Amino acid sequence: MKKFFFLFVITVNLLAEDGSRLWLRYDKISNEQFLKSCTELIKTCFVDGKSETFSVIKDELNNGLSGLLNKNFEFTNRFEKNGVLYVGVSSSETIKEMNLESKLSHISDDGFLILSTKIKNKKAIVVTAKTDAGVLYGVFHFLRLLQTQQEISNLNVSSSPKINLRLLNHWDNLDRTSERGYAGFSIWDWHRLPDYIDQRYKDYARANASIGINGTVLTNVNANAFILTHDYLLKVAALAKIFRPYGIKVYLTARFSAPVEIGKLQTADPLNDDVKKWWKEKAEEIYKLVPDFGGFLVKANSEGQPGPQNYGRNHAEGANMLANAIKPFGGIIMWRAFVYDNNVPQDRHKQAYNEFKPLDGKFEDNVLVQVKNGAIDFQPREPFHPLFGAMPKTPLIMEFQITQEYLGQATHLVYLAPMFKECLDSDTYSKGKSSLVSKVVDGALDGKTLTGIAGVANTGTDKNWTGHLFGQSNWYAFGRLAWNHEFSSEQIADEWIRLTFSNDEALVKSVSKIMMQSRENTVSYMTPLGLHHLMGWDHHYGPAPWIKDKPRADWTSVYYHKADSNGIGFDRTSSGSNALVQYFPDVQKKFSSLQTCPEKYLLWFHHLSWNYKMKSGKTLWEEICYHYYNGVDELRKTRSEWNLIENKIDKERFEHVKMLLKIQEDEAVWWRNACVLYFQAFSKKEIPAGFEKPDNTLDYYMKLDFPYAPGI
Ligand code: BDP
Repeated sequence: MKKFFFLFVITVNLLAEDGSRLWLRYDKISNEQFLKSCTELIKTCFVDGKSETFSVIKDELNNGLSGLLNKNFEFTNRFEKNGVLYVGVSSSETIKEMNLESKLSHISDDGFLILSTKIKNKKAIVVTAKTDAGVLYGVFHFLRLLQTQQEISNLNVSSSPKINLRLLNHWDNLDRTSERGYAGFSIWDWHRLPDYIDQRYKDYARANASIGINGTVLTNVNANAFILTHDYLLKVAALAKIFRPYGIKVYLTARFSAPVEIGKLQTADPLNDDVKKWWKEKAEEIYKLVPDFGGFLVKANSEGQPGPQNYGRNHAEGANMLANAIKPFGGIIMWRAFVYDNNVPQDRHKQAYNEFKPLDGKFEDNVLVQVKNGAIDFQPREPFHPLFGAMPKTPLIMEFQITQEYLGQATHLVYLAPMFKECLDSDTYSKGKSSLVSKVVDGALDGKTLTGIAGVANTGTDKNWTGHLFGQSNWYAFGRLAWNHEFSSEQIADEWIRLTFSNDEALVKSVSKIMMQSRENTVSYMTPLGLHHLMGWDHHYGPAPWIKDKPRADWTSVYYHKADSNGIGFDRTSSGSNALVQYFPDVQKKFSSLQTCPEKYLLWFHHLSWNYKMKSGKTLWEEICYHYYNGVDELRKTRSEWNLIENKIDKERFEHVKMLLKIQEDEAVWWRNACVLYFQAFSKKEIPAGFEKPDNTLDYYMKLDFPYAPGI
């Protein structure tokens, strides 16, 4: 009895789940029948390649197949029996003999094929691609099929990414703090690099490769020139070496004033010859250490960052100077369009467009302009950025934020795929109907081949990588959508749940329900009906619609909601800031008319009276209250839904999410109460009957202070 108890304790400990394995768990396939058919079809594995990437592939297959099939896996280099999983590039002898030219002509360099076939008259499964990285992606896809228990007896998969550069942006500082990071410290241990190689670097690379991410910007957009000094470049080179076999390139942020700060020049003027020379030499130095260095991401003349405008030059002049420095080495420049200036007397919404639209066609061909999904700043809901579709001659990189700066940080469960999709699926009408944002980004609309998408990463040193376990789903979803933006949010959630928890259908259903409604709920209790920028000062934690009288008006809340005794909302029609004029006429028309403007964007574009009649028949005031209360109610249901799966997953992850959902509910109530009470001071109307009364006063909420909120 004692012995049994002891064994039991050990087993439980071994099964302890801290989330660190992400979606690459490879536990034994639970469905016996499926396991049996997989064991028949995959008896042995032929990994036909010798590169570093192939050694990663072999490790992954060994690890994955031994776990999933629950046996010591054997490798071969022959086709003697049925049941060989053959993995090799399309130029290998085996693939050449298979006459796959036509199928191969449909995939891109990163794409792959997975086929059930016969080789030397023996049943086999083939994973092939034009490049080593393509094969790696195919292998991860194949393992995913097993993990999610999909039929593998008759495979005919052909897959290619729609976007070429699929990047994470780390807003990580050299002291290991992470701007807007809520999962501990930065993964990059700069101090101990380059000699100390943390296992996490490899795990990070594996995780990214498994979802097709092929680049990582290591440093914060609020850049530190120090990263460009020789000693730090050696550290960067060490990371690049780890990531290379996984098909991941490294990129850095370039501080525009680096020539002054670390180069001892008097100026960083992009037209100055010494400055040009400095960057050229810096590029040479970098490429000597990192021959496949990706390039630079630059935040210039925004929020206090230096840039070409400090010298009377425009963004194109700045970007082109850097582009010329790294062009000989094949590098690119990602120049951010997130620019706005408190001293420009114009709606912040309009500023990026005003600065960048006239520069269309003026950038070097290795420059991409990186545009946030919306014109303000990663708010819980924003209409798409008017620059999409407006710069047909310039490749635009989509910038999403995976880290949930404005969506509950790491305490709220918010599945972001529906938000990413909402933007990608928006119609810019730039070339008539169906000129979707996704087609601008993937290059289809304007025939572009240099295409990119970036996600501001949510990873950190927390054991589970992302702080909130469900933050992993956002990292995962970003990668999957970067590969193919046509995947649906449901499909990606379904996959992630099966990989992360299990294939239990009831569990998948419950968790999927929770995920699919989470973002809409969050919008309801934070910023319903197009409201935006209502969050706490500086740390952006919690509600603070009362923020005003700060040195920068465009960082206050009152600038955006404009609540007064008459009503609420930002008038961006022709009677207001006329930001709408920046959209193509069909979009303009739709958003400017109260009849056709989707209510989810209403107060983004219109200032309306508290008594304005909504489609539901309620007044605007009532509708605002309804959303805030409904968001909280739905969250309460989410908590009950989560409880349903208690016995279906391990205790550790169950409790982790359960505790966070409680915090989320408390914080949703806080958002609701603070916002409703604050707006009530203007509307002077009662909270509709039947709604619970806030248990604290507005004054109480206004006095809450969080000097140590994370992520600053
Ligand atoms: C804002 C963040 C700030 C970033 C900025 C940016 O609050 O920390 O530096 O975006 O994207 O949302 O540059």
